Amino acid sequence: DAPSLAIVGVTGAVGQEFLSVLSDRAFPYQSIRMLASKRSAGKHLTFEDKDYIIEELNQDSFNGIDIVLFSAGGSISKEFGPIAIDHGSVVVDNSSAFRMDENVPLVIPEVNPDAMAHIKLRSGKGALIANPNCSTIICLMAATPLHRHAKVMRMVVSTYQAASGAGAAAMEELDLQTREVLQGKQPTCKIFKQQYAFNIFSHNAPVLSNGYNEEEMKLVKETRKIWNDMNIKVTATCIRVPVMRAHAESINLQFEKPLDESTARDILKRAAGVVVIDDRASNHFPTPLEVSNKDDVAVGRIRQDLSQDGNHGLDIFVCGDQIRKGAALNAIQIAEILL
Ligand code: 11C
Repeated sequence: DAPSLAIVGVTGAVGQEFLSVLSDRAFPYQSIRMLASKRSAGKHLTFEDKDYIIEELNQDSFNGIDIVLFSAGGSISKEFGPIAIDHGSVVVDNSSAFRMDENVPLVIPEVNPDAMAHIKLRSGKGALIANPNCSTIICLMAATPLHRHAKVMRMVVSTYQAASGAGAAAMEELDLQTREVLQGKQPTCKIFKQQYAFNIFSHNAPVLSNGYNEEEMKLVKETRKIWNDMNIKVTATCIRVPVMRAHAESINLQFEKPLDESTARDILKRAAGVVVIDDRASNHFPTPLEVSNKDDVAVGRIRQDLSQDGNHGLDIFVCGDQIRKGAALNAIQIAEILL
């Protein structure tokens, strides 16, 4: 039998993308429960020609549900994730709430599907699988095929992150501010403390006592967990840019073994979920617009790092749709493994 599904946070940017991805991939289901906060409860939603009434998330929402997709923020996942597990559901959680819990697999299907091999649907025992942070997913989609070949020792990541990472309201803020600034008006700042349109700033995640912000530390810690190697050295600088829905990342890699750029390009061309856009002659490389609404992560600017001896270093530039591979698509690929 096809599984019964529930979506928590169905009205959000990722919630809506869950629906598009389910439809695009013809994901089999016998029913879907559309769950959100009290504010949206009672509203109607049409999906695949069927009318649904959005229900308020509560303790009884998970009766008879096989798979629950959560994307309603960490505190909702913390409160309701364990309730879903108690009902025997398998939760795929898009929040950061449980990612670093040692009993929770943190999965990118192209990278470490084995981490969730012990989790089975309808086993009588619920479970939770965490979806990594979007910046981590997009980074590791490109870095992992190279890591498998030459073993990454150190990785330096600089991100250029889109509005969508801060949710649908941030996307609306970027849209509104752009119009306001062009009309000579004062921009409305609600989600971000400073002007976003025509500006860039350090990522809005809280800054920690070590000087890194939480977004940067997610790249450090999640990479180690996903690659199952606590010795991987990662450092990151995360920046918000006025782009709507796809993140870009400049990644510098240092390898244990030599890896020349043409071998790297061949490896990336063959990698699942990756497309190479690396046309030096016409200066055509990945852009956030080109990957928006696309499944694949695009990689370009593939070149030898001249500062490292003996072909031990590479620089690459990566773009990926934050809402799709960075969130909804990755979660639904996890659900496909469960099937
Ligand atoms: C961003 N990555 O682009 C963040 C948002 O841990 O899932 C998602 C935070 C998370 O702003």
